[in-house]
Amino acid sequence: MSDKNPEYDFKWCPGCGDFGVRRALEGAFKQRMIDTEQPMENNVVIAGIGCSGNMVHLLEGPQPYGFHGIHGRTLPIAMGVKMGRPDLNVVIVAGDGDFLSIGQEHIAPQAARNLNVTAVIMDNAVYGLTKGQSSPTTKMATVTSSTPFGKPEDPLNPLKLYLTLGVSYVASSVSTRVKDLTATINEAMDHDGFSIVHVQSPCTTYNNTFAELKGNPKEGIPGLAWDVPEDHDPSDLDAAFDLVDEGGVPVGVVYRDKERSSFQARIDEINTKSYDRRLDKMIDSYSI
Ligand SMILES: Cc1ncc(C[n+]2csc(CCOP(=O)(O)OP(=O)(O)O)c2C)c(N)n1
Ligand code: SF4
Ligand SMILES: [Mg+2]
Repeated sequence: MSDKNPEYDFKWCPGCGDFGVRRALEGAFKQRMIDTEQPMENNVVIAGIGCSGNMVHLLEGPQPYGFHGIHGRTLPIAMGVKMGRPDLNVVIVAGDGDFLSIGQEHIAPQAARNLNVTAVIMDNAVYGLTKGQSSPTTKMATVTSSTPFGKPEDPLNPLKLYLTLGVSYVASSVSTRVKDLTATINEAMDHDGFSIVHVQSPCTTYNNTFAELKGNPKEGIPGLAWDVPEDHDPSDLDAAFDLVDEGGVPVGVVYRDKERSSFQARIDEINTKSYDRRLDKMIDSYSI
């Protein structure tokens, strides 16, 4: 519980991956304050509902603005904030259930717009807050409270989904790599378009995958996480798909399209063509 938010009497379970993501996000905001010479109040965190969404109340130190929204609707709220205040840096924090289940329908339209927001997704492959139901990224056949005889669906590959829908910046990470994650979130916030940083953030209570991600090098067991090679060209979409097809959890920037115009640039362009909606002009437009 943050001293700054004593009215929120909840906390994460010991060892929850979200602690690492929180440290990275705090570090990224602090670095951004230095780089942009803008105050912390220029940042807004839009949270979904879930243990991950509680991040908005648990950030320590100087506080960004926070908006704890409703389950699955971080993107529409973020769009509203960004349209009202384009000068603000808007960051979404949400879980795999929130963003990829109920909220999945919002990703495609914002990818098409290239909305200038950053989404930090904490993927624990489970609905943590509601006590362990299966989520879109839960592996097939996993027994959970909502799939007592095993999950009957294939798991979703979120990175492939983002690439397919045309998200212009896609990065992947794990919550234990705080330093790398801090730098990646920073780069994502600088990206002029829709950026998603998808983080494997294990749930120590309902789906503890820390050991699986790390492996056991001493016993020759490779971990699921591996570094994106230095010669990977993130501007090459085919190479990005190939990278994701290698499986496991790549750590680093998978795809980055710097050429596409952002939604804000498109709106600015439209505004140069628009005119005042005067009554006489509107009536003229209907007359034959
Ligand atoms: C519209 C709506 N549907 C369902 C819920 C119940 N609910 C709250 S959090 C949650 C899932 C959380 O899972 P995830 O987004 O993965 O976050 P985590 O707790 O794992 O971080 C659900 C189904 C809700 N609050 N609102
Ligand atoms: S239930 Fe899981 S995701 Fe939620 S706080 Fe506990 S460890 Fe973290
Ligand atoms: Mg989850």
